[in-house]
Amino acid sequence: MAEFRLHGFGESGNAYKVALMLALSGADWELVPVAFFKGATREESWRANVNSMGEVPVLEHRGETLTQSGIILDYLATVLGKFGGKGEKEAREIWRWVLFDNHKFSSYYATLRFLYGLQKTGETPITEFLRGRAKSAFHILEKHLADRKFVVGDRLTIADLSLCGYAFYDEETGINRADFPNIEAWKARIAATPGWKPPYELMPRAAGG
Ligand SMILES: N[C@@H](CCC(=O)N[C@@H](CS)C(=O)NCC(=O)O)C(=O)O
Repeated sequence: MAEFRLHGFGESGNAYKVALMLALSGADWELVPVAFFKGATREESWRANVNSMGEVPVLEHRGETLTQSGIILDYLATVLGKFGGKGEKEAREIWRWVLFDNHKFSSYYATLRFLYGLQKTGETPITEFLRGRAKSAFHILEKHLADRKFVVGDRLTIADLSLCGYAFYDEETGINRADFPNIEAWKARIAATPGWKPPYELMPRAAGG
């Protein structure tokens, strides 16, 4: 059995954030595939035994079970000694961006992609609303990246890994990537890191997706 066990599936950008962290750190890890589209995370037994919040990703390590991608990334930065903050101030700045990602960036964009790109709902008032919110978060990151290579400090940190999770998927969302050149350049820098792989090369798509 691998040292780190990640419960996830290919379409999950939140799981990809963790998979990428493990891959870029050269960790010994394996995927525990979750049949998300068949309702696995809604099953009572899954919630009782894996994650009471009913969410992926979940990381198992040394008898501990961790959930919430931000917490998992922070934990991995500590135990692997990679991509964490140098000092308290930087660590707080990383958390500021991880929280922004969870609340404003990944959340709206992932839900838009789920409806529009995966479920193919077509345009609805909900997808229009989500796109507006996602674009607003994109503009904030775009501006932040105008004069810097990475989100915090001058190197890759877990703030980048959190924010980039969904940005590497190609499913249609109705957002024109060419409108965000700084984000595209930032993604290229992340993709140039040794060990980087696109989402579906790190984790296969879930059954029934
Ligand atoms: N803030 C959480 C979000 C996790 C999340 O929403 N995961 C999705 C899959 S990508 C999920 O399991 N959703 C199930 C649900 O919302 O019922 C994190 O960063 O881990």
